[in-house]
Amino acid sequence: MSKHTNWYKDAIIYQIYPRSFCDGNDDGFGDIKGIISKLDYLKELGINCIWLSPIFDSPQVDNGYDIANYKDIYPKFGTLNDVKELIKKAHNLGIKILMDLVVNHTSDKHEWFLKAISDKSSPYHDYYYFKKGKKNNKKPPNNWQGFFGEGTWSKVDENSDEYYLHLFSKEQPDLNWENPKVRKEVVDILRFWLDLGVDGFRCDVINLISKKQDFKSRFPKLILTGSDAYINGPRLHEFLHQLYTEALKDYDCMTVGETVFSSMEDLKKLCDPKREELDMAFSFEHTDCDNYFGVKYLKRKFSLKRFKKVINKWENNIDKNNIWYPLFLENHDQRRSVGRFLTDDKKFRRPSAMMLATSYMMLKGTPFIYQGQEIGMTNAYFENVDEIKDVETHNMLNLCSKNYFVRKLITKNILEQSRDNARTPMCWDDSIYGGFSKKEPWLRVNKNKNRINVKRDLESHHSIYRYYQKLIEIRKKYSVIKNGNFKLLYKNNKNLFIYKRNDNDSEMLVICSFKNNIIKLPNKLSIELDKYECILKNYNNDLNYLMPYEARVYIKRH
Ligand code: ISL
Repeated sequence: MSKHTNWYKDAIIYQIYPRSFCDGNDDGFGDIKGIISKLDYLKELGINCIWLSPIFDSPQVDNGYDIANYKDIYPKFGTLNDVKELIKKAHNLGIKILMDLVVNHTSDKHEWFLKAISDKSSPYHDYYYFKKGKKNNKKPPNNWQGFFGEGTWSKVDENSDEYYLHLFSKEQPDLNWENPKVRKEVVDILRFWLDLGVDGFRCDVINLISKKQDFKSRFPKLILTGSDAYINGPRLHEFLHQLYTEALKDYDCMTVGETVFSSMEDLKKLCDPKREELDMAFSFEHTDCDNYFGVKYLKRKFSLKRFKKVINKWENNIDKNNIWYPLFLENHDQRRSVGRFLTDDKKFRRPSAMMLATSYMMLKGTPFIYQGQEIGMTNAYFENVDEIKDVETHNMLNLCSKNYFVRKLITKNILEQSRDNARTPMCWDDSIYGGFSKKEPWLRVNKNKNRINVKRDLESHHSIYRYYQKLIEIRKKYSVIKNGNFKLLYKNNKNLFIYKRNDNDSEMLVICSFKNNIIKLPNKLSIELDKYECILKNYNNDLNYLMPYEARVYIKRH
């Protein structure tokens, strides 16, 4: 019998990127003590669950998404005892803790990989994918492409007679999940953390763990050649079900998968409660509304109509198929939301941030808030590639480095799209490093830290944080948000996102303007408004026109 109580449906999850959240010992690098010192801040916001991006021991090539020891903590973050303290203190405040489970790959410094490469007859050799190359071992085994713009096969050194597979950087070798011992190791890791008291996992690129075993070259594509062999692979469901039955079901925990390039049909299966695999999984279909083929560098003008269509599809899917899904606009891989999705991070930054919050937090699903989003932090506006640390950004640049003109042409785009935009240190006040640390941080602080920081936001009459607080209160108060159905209105309107939520108890009406100008409300709706009570708005306005980026939430009891 599963011990799951499905608490995740009532969760409001705050994502912490630990190296950039709060530095408790002033070494320029965020840590667990820093997080503990901000628990009251998070409690007051109203969240009841934290997702920690990886804090495990790691060489930090991909900021911890390259794990060298799953059962220990990277020393700059602290110790296992610090984590125990964090769990205890968070639990005392009614806050649950999710760890980031990165098990598609390990670090190349993981003991398993080190043993695998030092001795071919070691059992650890079969923990990874080693293959002979083509053309006398001069060419990789196949033409698969990876996520960071480079090939997916590397040799440990020039003389190696085999290549190993890595879908991300060469320091992140992929685990061979076909090997039952690997799966046992993962079960063991899950149980270790669950026994320590964590409440669940965000599962990194979990839909890549099963690969088609022919390892043949595939027809070349513009991006991710070979991905049909490694995205949602043949044994994915079986592997996930094993984790569920051998570990997850014994604890009242939850999982949220990061499932890249997955369709609704894929997630229907992965998150079907009857199948006992994942509780929910991220889709990126809405955040990909401003690019082509899910590739952020291939920019496309954002269309609200397209965005609404995606949300409509997913919200209706929840009801039809009895699944659940996460709601989000930001994470550590995405650009900041304010300034994106047609909004403005300058003159109308505050209303933009509040309107975006309203647009997704009143939907059915579990909302995620990424650190800094609650005060409307903006992109970093990098001017120079040397300011950027992210391995993905540098790999992309290197890929283009051979050609001077290509490099010149794309550098601006790469700076704008760099994941470091959302990874700058959290700004707590206007002191030299934004109150994040007393020492120069690992990544530069946002230049607007004097204007955009927690202290200043809380002092403002138009505090974004307080607005989030109210949205969270509303979520807790009105059952219609969790249970009600979803109805999209004015689907062809290119400026307004308007929807209704309905259950036996009440009807909610949400109005969001994505326009940087004053616009009129549709006539029919204006007449209807009298029947509702307005419970939240980001302007002091209740007229028949909407201010730039205005948002309103109305309720009507049946
Ligand atoms: O960030 C991306 C593009 O800029 C995505 O393609 C990203 O690489 C993909 O969503 C997988 O992300 C996850 O796994 C990566 C890690 O670098 C990301 O930070 C993580 O969220 C490898 O572990």
